[in-house]
Order: sequence, then C-alpha cells, then structure tokens
Amino acid sequence: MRAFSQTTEDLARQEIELPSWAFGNSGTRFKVFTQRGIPRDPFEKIADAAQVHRLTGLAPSVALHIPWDLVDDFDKLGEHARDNGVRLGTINTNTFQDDDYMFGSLCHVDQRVRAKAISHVLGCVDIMDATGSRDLKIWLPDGLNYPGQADLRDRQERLADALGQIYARLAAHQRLVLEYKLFEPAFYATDVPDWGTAYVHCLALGERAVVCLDTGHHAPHTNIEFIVMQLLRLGRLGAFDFNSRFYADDDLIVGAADPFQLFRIMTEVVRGGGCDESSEVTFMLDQCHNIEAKIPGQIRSVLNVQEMTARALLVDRAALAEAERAGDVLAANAVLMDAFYTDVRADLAAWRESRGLPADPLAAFRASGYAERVAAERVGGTQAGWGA
Ligand code: LRH
Ligand code: MN
Ligand code: MN
Repeated sequence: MRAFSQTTEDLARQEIELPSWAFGNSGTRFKVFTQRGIPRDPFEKIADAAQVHRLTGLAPSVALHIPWDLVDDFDKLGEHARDNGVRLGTINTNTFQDDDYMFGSLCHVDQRVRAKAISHVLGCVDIMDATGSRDLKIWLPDGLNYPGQADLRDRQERLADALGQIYARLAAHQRLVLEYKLFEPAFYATDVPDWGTAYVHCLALGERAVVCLDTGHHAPHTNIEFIVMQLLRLGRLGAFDFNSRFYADDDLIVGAADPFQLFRIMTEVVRGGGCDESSEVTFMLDQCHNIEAKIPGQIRSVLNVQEMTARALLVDRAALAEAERAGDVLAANAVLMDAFYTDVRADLAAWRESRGLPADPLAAFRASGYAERVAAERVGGTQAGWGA
C-alpha cells in the first residue's frame, strides 16, 4: 500500500463545493423542522458555508440555486463571498417550482412554457456572467406519470432544441452541466433519466456540455463507479452531486449510507484522473440536513469525502496491475480492501494541523460559539428553506 505521505499532494488540491440550500431549513413533504440561527438570505448562507471552509480548508466555493438565491446585486454577493474567504460556484437552474411546469419545462409540449423555461435558464447564464461562475447546472423535473401521457420521442427533440439554444448562449469558458435522475417528480418516465441520455445530449451540444452525476439518482444496486469510470473515460464527467441514499433521492450525508461505495467511486475518480491537477470535475455536495445541524452536517460531509479520497489514494496501483495481470483475483481484491480498511483519520488530523487547520473541525466549530452567536443575531426576517 502507498504511504499516507504520498497522498497529501493530491489531497491538498481537493475542493468540494457546498450547496447554499444545505444551510436552509429542510425536511420531507411530511414536515420541515425549523432550527435556530438559520440564514435569512444568500449572504448569511455564504457566511455559514465559509465556516466549513475555514475549519476544513476543503470547501472554497458555494453553489447557488436560482431563484432561491436571487439577489439584486451579484457583484456584492461575490464580494461578500471573497470577504468570507470563499467564492461563488455553480449556478443551478430551477424549472420545477412553478405551476406552469406541471407537464415539464424544456420538454413541454407548449411553446410558451418552453420559452419561459429557456428564458429562466438564460437568466441564470446572465448571473454566471456577473458571478464569474464556470458551470450552469441543469436538472429538469420533466417526465410522465402515465404511459401515453405525452410522446417520449418528441420530448427528446424539444429537449435537444432547447439545450442547443442554451448552449449557444454560453461564453467560451462556461459549461453546461446536465444532471440526470431516474425518477421523481415523474414516476413513469423521466426525460433525462440516466447517464446515457445525458451523455447523448451533451455529445450533440459540444465539448463544453458535460454530465452531472448525483449519487442519489440511480436505481438500487446500480454500479455507480462504473458510470464514473465511463464518463471520465469519455471526458464528460463534469460534476458530482454527492449525497447518500438508503432508498431513493435521500440527500443524506455523503458516505453515511455506504462508505465503501464512496471509496469505490473515489477509486475510479483517482484512476480516471479526476483528482489530477488538470481535472475539471466539480465535486459538489447536494444534500439537505433535515434533523441534524447544518454547518456540522456539511463539515462531516466534506470530511467523509476527504477520508474516502485519502483511502483511494492509498491504493497501490502497481501492485494492483500486477495482480490483475497475473489473474490473481484475491490478491487484486486485497490491494483495494487494504486501502479501504485503512483508518486515515489520525493521519488527516495531523496533516490538517500541520497546515494550520484544526485537527478536529467539528470540535473546533462547537468551541467557536458561531452557532450560538448566529442564533442570537438572526432574529426577525424569514429563515431560508428548501425552495426559498
Ligand atoms: C434534484 C436535485 C437537483 C436540484 C437539487 C435541489 O433532485 O438533485 O440537483 O437542483 O436536487
Ligand atoms: Mn442533484
Ligand atoms: Mn436530487
């Protein structure tokens, strides 16, 4: 196995983008539990996100969701982010919270609704111009609940046309990141249900169209690391939305349900060059903390990603290749499992300290008094929530 010291150069480059919406109140459709000290606007969300970066050194950017994070002055929001030691990242579109979108958005049969959705997305590109964001992330709620409800094929044509209009508006440094999802809100058929569909649309658009893999958006038992491998191989893995799932799109803390799966994913990321200096993969969280505290939840999440990345970097690739060549199945498997079973937490804590970061970021957050301070300060106004 490689030594921990051989992994730190790669680890030092790791950046995990935080979703602004992780800091707002959230829940299921049964109940949203409100917490104290929740941000009331995008500025306060960014201040909270900055705490995660301050204590872990892992999260220098914050993804925004429009219109949840709509502000009058994005220059000011960017400046506020910089003052807090972070920057604005991916801009996420939202064509799923308007009555007009009951039967879809970019795939809608009605030209008026399609035009409205396209105009929203183009507005998001205007925001990217102001924030300096590279990535425009599109996830669509489009789909059918019942067979025959709409023409599956026509919807693909409309989607291709709409994406083409959007792609044409991007500047040379900007990317269109298309996110797929197996089901929900549509239950019979989704218009971008899988990586293959996202990939064919990206391929038709051009090189700056890439796929977002949300780890919660697959059928049970899907081999997600295979998809990671394939998209990296094809040069089209644009971004991750990390979270973990026990059942469907649970949006729970990444690595909580299946740390081994996260390890296998990160192993393919490393193998495919996703951790290299030249990598353009955005590692984002897409999570909601329904019953746990938000900032510590995000700290736990980025540390989980870091821990499984470190373990993946421990894999002795030469020994693995040798065992694979020799057809020594057990030896090859053991190379991976040795790395997976290595507890890197103490090494990471010591390494963090050597870089001027707290050995235990969660304890440091508790000791900082930040949670108590914002709970006292943030009175009045409306707390942010998923969907607002
Ligand atoms: C859809 C999704 C998508 C949205 C986010 C809030 O389930 O994963 O990324 O933008 O949730
Ligand atoms: Mn997502
Ligand atoms: Mn999701």
